[in-house]
Amino acid sequence: ESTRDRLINLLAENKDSFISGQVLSDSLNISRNAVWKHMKELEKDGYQIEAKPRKGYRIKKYPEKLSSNTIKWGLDSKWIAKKVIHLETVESTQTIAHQAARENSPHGTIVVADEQTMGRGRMNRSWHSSKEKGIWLSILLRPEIPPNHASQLTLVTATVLAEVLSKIENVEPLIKWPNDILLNRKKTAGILTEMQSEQDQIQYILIGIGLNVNHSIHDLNEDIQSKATSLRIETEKEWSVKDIIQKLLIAFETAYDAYMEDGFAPTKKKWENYGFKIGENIAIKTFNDKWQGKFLGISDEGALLTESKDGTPVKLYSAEIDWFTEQD
Ligand code: BTX
Repeated sequence: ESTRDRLINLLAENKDSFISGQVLSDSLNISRNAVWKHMKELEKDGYQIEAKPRKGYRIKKYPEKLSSNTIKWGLDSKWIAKKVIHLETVESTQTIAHQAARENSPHGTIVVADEQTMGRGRMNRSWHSSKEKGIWLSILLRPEIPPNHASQLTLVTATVLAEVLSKIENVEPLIKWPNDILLNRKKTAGILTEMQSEQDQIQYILIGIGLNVNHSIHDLNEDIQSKATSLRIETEKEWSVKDIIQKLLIAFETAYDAYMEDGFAPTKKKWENYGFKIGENIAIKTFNDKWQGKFLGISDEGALLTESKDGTPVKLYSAEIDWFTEQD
């Protein structure tokens, strides 16, 4: 840790009170003049520092710019984001998170980047992640659940995203099963769940979340402009990426703990409040068949419930769904 990071940590620990220049100088083993110089540097980086004679220093406000310090500042969590890996540019936060997991980073570690150059979607699709416009985040989890329940965590995460976004005025998110969040029928967020497991034991799970926040339409790649959107496009306002990350993390922690305690049932109920096309017809394509059926919701395990060709209910665990059929 650099002197600067240690200084920020000391100030952060004394969030509501002043800490004297003398204490800082003693703890960091630097002169009081050096403490003062560090404060000037922090101010240049957007920190607002309050300095009072005979009392000392206090951080009044953190900069908007993401860093592991700014993400942790004011984040009142039990276990999530105790370790934060923040990088400016990465190929994919998932890649960094896999590495962190192999190096024994703890449950709840998060990896956040300002920009991804090779962001990944499912099935080798790509995820556009332009610089400082959105949330590009991976959460490392070490849950004690059977591997075949891992996909439930995707639905837990989608529900958390929908709930957090639904608190914003005029924003009505819907979840497109299993992993996309739509605003006005356009994709604003996606979830990529990756798992490392051995026989019937999970070593770790990575939940990758991509959320478009401050993109104008031109910041979205041309190939997705007609089917993607951002919070800013929908609300005509800029949003603090840092605030949304913090809200998401706290909501995720609560939802995850509830899932571990009570299983999937509570999530299923909430999920169905946001399910895109529940009660409507969807086009389904399986390995060897194609038909249309009504989307009935999700099962107790999180499978998609629809109608088979003859109208009887059927559970699908993986199928290709054409969510936007001709009649739209
Ligand atoms: P998906 O496979 O469901 O969706 C990928 C598809 O979504 C693409 O083929 C493209 O059509 C469209 N798309 C690409 N980028 C965007 C975007 N920014 N907004 C809207 N639509 C887009 C969804 O996969 C899962 C995405 C997870 C992304 C996170 S970001 C942090 C983590 N790191 C990483 O590499 N991936 C995850």
